[in-house]
Amino acid sequence: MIESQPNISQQPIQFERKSPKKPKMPLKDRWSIAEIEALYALSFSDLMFKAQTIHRENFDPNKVQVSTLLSIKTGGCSEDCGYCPQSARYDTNVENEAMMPIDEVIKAARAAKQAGASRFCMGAAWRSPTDKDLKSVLEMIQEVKKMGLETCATLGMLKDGQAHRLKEAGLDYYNHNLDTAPEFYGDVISTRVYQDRLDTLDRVREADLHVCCGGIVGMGESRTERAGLIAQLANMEKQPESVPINLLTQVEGTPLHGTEPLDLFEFVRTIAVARITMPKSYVRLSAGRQSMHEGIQSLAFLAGANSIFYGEKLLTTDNPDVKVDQALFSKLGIHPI
Ligand code: SAM
Ligand code: DTB
Ligand code: SF4
Repeated sequence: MIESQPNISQQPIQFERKSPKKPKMPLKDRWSIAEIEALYALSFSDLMFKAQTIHRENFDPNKVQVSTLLSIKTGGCSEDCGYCPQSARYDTNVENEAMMPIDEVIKAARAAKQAGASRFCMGAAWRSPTDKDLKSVLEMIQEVKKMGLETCATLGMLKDGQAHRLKEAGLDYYNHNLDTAPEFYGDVISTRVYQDRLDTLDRVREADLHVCCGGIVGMGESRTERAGLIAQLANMEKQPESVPINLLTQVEGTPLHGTEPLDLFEFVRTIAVARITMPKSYVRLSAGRQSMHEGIQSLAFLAGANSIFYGEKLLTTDNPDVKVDQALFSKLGIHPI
């Protein structure tokens, strides 16, 4: 009899534990970048098996949470995020628009609920909201909440007190992404630093809001940098409840347009690694589904993704038609929640 190969997924990974500058969780529980890279390096089958096993220990594998996005303030943003079509610095086909009137927001939320979304996420192209901006958003949140939808907002950096006001208005989740690893961050954005993002996330946590925090892959970062992003997320004192993993949607006119596209198996591996390191978080298969065959999306669900953006638009770019997503759910036996 041929002796079987040892199953790599069952072998303990050799953990390299480096002393972090500012420990956020007990050292023994922290993920090192080397450990995360070791997960990435598993064979695809071993990685998927591990991710699916952990997924099933923590979630119903046939349920996928669905959130609909709406851009309530589009374009004209002062920041220079290299991926973003809404920056005023880049010549894209996105115009600087005024804030959307509240009745249009309500109409869009009603349609999202009707189509089956359980969460409604309002996004604004701001570096950070002024208190006047925030007042308008608070009214929107109150109205959307009244409809029985979960509420989420992504408005940029928050100042002291703003997160509490959002919470009081009925906000459930605040989305603020780390985007990438600290080591690659400066290659993508220069108008705010990594610590600014961490400070906003601290304010969101202090206000007892649920944290939605993830990043983008396919921006030309290395695998080590992808692992670095996952390490930042997984090592937060409390892991984010929701982790959006976006594949860069390349938009003409942005500096990252023309970047070598990421191999989609590497994207699926990133979802699996997020699932393994953040077992109780909802991992969202986010931007980029338009460029993914349904086979790849199915692999992402197998890897532990259990949330999507649902509806024909993300903020300014296209997302699959609701009917197409419903057909995929039906083929896979997925129940949207
Ligand atoms: N202006 C606010 C901010 O930056 O925090 C909120 C909206 S911003 C568009 C929210 C997130 O969308 C970004 O942090 C980024 O992760 C993601 N995003 C923006 N453009 C993207 C693109 N072209 N492809 C993938 N993700 C993108
Ligand atoms: C997130 O992580 N992805 C969403 C949401 N949070 C706000 C945004 C994706 C934006 C894709 C580009 C666009 O449509 O403008
Ligand atoms: Fe502005 Fe947000 Fe786009 Fe950056 S990601 S340019 S902050 S809208």
